[in-house]
Amino acid sequence: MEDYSHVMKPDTGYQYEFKAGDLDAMSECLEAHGFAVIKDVLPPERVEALKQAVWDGTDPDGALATGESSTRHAWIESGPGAWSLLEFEPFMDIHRHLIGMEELTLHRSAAIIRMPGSQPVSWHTDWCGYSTEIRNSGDVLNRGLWPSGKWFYLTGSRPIHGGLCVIEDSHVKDWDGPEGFRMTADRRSFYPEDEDERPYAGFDIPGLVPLFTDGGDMIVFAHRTYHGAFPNRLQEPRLSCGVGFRDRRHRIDVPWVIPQSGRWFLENLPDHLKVYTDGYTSIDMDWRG
Ligand SMILES: O=C(O)CCC(=O)C(=O)O
Ligand SMILES: [Fe+2]
Repeated sequence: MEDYSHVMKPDTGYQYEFKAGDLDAMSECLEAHGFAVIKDVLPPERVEALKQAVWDGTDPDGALATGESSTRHAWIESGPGAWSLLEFEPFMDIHRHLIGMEELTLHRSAAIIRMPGSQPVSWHTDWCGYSTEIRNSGDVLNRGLWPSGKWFYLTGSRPIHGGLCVIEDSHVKDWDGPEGFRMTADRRSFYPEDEDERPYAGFDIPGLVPLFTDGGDMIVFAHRTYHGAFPNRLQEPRLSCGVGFRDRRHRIDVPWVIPQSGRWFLENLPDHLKVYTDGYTSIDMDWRG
């Protein structure tokens, strides 16, 4: 497998990395190009603590083997190591800015471990708003028009280490796909026009921006932005986590019963953080419509 260590930071011709004090410029970039990076949101000791919380919530028994990946959905529910992020006001300030609202409700969260040798993540949008049928929890939750990706790549994002990449300007409505590619029928991915229809997992795409970040940097992308991840070719596991919010007034009437871990979270979250769980839906990954 190719290791992509030769992939360099591109010169996009516009700024997409910002300081936490520069949130207006960050929003403009997000709106213009569909993604942005906010540098040094988390201090190093928080990055270290969150790495542990990703392990604890995602692979508590250390069962993951070489080449494997695992995603913990609703990771915020896994305990104080995860929900301590809600107490970190610089982090919450960014979310209030992104949503444009003072009153926020937890929307979705996840943590991901990609072990050495794990496969690339094929190109996709997280947004499910193109679907007319509601078949799974993603179809219910991923239809909003607020930024979708809000990730920390706690071990850094680099092409050699399973880093994230986005396609610039792919966040616009009715985007046609990169030159030389066709959209899949469900518009969730794209494929080379001379190949069969199947989400593409290659990295030779016009407009591809590989992201190079440190553990405390926040990667933000718009709801429609197409993204993928390189394979992890280092011996070190890749750890990431993301937490997203929505306007508290945006209620979502979910068709599932809140699972046990969600009920445990709602009961055990400290009272001063319960402002963020008014309308929290949790998630049932097994629900089918
Ligand atoms: O693991 C990654 O880097 C990307 C994950 C992702 O895009 C997703 O879970 O939707
Ligand atoms: Fe994604």
